[in-house]
Amino acid sequence: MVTLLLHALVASLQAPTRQPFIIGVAGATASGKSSVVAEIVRLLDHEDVCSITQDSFYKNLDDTEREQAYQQNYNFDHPTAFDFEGQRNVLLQLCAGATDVSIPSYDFVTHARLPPKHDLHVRNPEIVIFEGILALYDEKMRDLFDLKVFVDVDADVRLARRIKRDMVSRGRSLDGVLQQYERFVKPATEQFVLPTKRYADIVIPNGVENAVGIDIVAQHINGVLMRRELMQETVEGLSFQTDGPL
Ligand code: UZR
Ligand code: MG
Repeated sequence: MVTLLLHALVASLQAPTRQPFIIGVAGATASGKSSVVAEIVRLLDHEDVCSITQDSFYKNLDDTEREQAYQQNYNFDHPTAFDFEGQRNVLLQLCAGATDVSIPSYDFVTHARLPPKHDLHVRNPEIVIFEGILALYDEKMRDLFDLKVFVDVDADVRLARRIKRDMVSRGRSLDGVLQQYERFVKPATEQFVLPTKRYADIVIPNGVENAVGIDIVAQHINGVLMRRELMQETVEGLSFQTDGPL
């Protein structure tokens, strides 16, 4: 009995930290990515889930760029607006099972990254969901995802939602939203976001309204993790039988 306990203690001390199951969720602006992610999380059998939004990785703007942003003249939808190296680093650390990964916080009002004390600290979760317009854009990031999802919603539905969201929660005028949409959002969506659909393992048409599609994704994740746990238990059982006395 004591020997068994000692074996377990030694094994737990030697065991590498677990590798999380990592999901990338992309889709054009106002396609309902965050709502889809919230629904997936609700349907998962696991509670140790961390959701990361790509918004956290907007680059810090210099004074000129900030001025452009205030005048709605900065392209937040172009890949150059994002810190892809920072995103890759965070995903690599999470993949390696790191126990304290810092995710920056971004302030949409000042268009600046908040000081590190506002960082979110992620401690080796079982599941990571990374969501954003360009979540599937970078090849090295795509390689790190265990599952790639694209939320596909018609452009007219998205534009209607975007107008409502920007006017209600960001205090923008109708003209301002439409100008930005025509000038930056629409071209970047067509050039950079929509083509990443081809990298998805599964496309969810109609976003959060598609209960069946969302359920299929959640049940896939539940199934993979259940099989992983069973495998782990079998391996642990075998190592107990084969280990000699300490
Ligand atoms: P989703 N965005 C802002 O409005 N302000 C910022 O400081 C940073 C980003 C918008 C961005 C993009 N475009 O279309 C949208 N603009 O956030 C992406 N303008 O977020 O996927 O939730 O729509
Ligand atoms: Mg969003």
